[in-house]
Amino acid sequence: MDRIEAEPAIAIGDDPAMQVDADPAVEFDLSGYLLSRQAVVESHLERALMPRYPEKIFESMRYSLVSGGKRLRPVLCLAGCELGGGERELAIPTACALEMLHTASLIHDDLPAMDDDDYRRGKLANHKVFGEGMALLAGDALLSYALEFILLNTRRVPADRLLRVMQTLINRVGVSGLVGGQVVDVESEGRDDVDLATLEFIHSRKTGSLIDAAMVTGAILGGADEDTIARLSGYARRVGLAFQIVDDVLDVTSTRQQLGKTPRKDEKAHKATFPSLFGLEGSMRQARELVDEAKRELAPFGGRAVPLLAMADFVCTRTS
Ligand code: GRG
Repeated sequence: MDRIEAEPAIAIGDDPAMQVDADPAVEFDLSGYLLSRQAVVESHLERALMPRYPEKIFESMRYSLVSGGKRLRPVLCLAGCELGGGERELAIPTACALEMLHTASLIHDDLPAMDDDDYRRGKLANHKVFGEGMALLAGDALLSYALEFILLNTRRVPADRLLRVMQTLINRVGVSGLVGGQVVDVESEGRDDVDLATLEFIHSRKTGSLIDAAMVTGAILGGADEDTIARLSGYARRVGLAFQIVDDVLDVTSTRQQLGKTPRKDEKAHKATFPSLFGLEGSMRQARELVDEAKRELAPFGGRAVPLLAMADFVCTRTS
């Protein structure tokens, strides 16, 4: 497999999006920050899947991996690494792996046996192009490729930290994370007795797990102390839940063009959601409260946390 090359380091002083230490009150250019980090992630993802025999599976994996998306989880991982005290290059393989794991879950989620959607990220879903069998395999392959990718490409990180990163990721995609959340989601479909505790269980696993994994693995790779890791995890769990509440709201209020997937699916599938329990306004109020709590977790970091504070606010203002 090709090794990914480290990006030429950008000196902090030369990178306008990183000039955040001086005064947190100075307006932060979130859009520039996201664009610069998305570009780093994109360039590595572009090179991460070099086709070889059997080419069809690489084609299918690549179709979904390099297909847009906000790259939120990789960006959070790089931010966690920097806040933890490390150079972001240390976290690039893990950041890419997080996107591979996320993409694997999206491919499986779109299958007829799961959420059954023909569109994702504004394109036909993987199974609509490659067939259900190949889509299943592409998800499986991305899952294992992601973990191998970290082990083959991470440099200058002590083995004990790398082991903790692997354990965190394996935990967050398995029965304690994505899979567990999806199981309860599937079991809850069509039922009208789904309560708030069940809904929070589903959201915290399906969506919160990988957002938490992104922050925690980034912080571990950066060499953060335990208090920092715990605070970043607290931030991520609240932001993750707020992100999914807004997702539920957007499912009701947005168009297919905005979402890149089919809107109003939750209502059609008779799914319990935050809007079905609390209405649109009540849901947004809860999302904003969670974002405020998440931001309070970062108070000890002062200006160093500005990118994460801005990303938390973005969760409630996003339209896609
Ligand atoms: C681990 C392969 C595997 C499967 C686990 C299918 C499944 C079981 C879980 C599905 C989890 C899932 C699809 C959760 C939804 C999370 C979510 C909010 C997705 C949208 O995230 P965005 O908005 O999407 O970040 P983009 O396209 O921007 O990346």
